[in-house]
Amino acid sequence: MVVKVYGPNYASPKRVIVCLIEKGVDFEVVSIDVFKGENKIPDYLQLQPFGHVPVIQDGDYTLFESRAIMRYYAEKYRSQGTELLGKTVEEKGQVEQWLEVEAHEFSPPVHDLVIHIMFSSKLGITADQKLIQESEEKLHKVLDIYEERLSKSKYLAGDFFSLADLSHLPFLQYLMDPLGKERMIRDRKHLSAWWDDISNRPSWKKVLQHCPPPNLS
Ligand SMILES: N[C@@H](CCC(=O)N[C@@H](CS)C(=O)NCC(=O)O)C(=O)O
Repeated sequence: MVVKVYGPNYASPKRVIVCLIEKGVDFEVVSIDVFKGENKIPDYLQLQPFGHVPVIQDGDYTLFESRAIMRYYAEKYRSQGTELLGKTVEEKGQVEQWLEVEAHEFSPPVHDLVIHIMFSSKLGITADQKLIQESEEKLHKVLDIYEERLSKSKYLAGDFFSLADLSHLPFLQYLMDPLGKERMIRDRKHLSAWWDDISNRPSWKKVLQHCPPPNLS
């Protein structure tokens, strides 16, 4: 049974797709254009009642929330592909800690930058310059903490690549391009080396090749 991933061109579905590739799980994508409101039609809301992407269908099993989907496949195919959860309970604790940091400290300010810089004209909203500045300030503080952490271990959860690193890929990619915030990464030596490492994984290159970002015009 091939897993269906709805959404593919947006950031959160890419988190799922890169995980499936790392785990060697076959999948197909179902295009959902959120700018045309395809995520708000009743058939789609049956699958994802909040009207966000992604959602997956695996036979008759349906799951939404990108990080829940990643955790599900990392566990389901534990012995297949890249080990992404950590081996000991201590390692797993670290993976979970940094996944929470990604979701609650890193992603919210990047999300605001994405909406107000990248998508403002597409959404027909005026970019909120005060929010942009505040989001950048918040993000600088978060990235200083990452820099400190990555000066001590190669990856966020330790010296092994995990879901915690993988979960950052879509929004870090947006920061590099098209948000043009490359310096936020490049001015931090350890963060920059970590980005080079994780973004050069064949799994992420495949995602970039097959799932282009949404059309901004
Ligand atoms: N917490 C959700 C967030 C999903 C989310 O916000 N997806 C965005 C695309 S990256 C979306 O669906 N935007 C359109 C909308 O919410 O109407 C997850 O991780 O799956």
